[in-house]
Amino acid sequence: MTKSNPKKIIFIGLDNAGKTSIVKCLSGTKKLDSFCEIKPTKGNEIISIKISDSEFNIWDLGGQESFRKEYLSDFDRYIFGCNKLIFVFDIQDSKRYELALQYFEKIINLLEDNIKNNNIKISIFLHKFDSDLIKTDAFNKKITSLKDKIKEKLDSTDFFYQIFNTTIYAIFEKRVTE
Ligand SMILES: Nc1nc2c(ncn2[C@@H]2O[C@H](COP(=O)(O)OP(=O)(O)OP(=O)(O)O)[C@@H](O)[C@H]2O)c(=O)[nH]1
Ligand SMILES: [Mg+2]
Repeated sequence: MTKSNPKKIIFIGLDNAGKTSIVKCLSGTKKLDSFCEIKPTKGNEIISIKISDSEFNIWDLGGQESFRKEYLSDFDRYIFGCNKLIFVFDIQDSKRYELALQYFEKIINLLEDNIKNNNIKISIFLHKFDSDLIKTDAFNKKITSLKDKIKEKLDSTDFFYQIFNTTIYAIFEKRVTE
């Protein structure tokens, strides 16, 4: 018997961050082909998945600029009833860290304004943290600075949050960062 109260989870972040790929992993896709077929998400897609006894409605919010604007202008509609928000940063795209951070900060500000959602949990995925990634000192520095900015923003709020290093190339791996 399954409980009929699905949890709503939102995946959000810039375009090309890897959100749809993660959702595919979570929904159990093993076929390599289907990862090659992933196209940029147009608007938002809602996927229902069941893990053990729990049901989830996963909202995959396409990250292209026009869609980002739409979510920001009508945020309450998207966030309504949401249990968890997962913000995905592409750590291999350091040129867009600042843009991603700006988007992230706007989302957190809107969440704070939405008093009905004080109980929402937040996860940050530092994504594309592939195990074969060459982690130079310069790279490590950039990641540390990115993480510090994320923490600084979230520590100024009452939200519960966790930051994870993730990659789809370990089937799916999620480790708490140091
Ligand atoms: N190296 C690496 N590439 C990844 C990983 N996850 C996803 N990608 C690649 O990143 C690209 C974008 O992935 P998508 O899942 O379409 O990204 P998205 O965030 O859904 O993009 P939008 O729908 O435009 O918002 C694809 O080429 C994926 O194969 C990862 O863990 N490591
Ligand atoms: Mg997508």
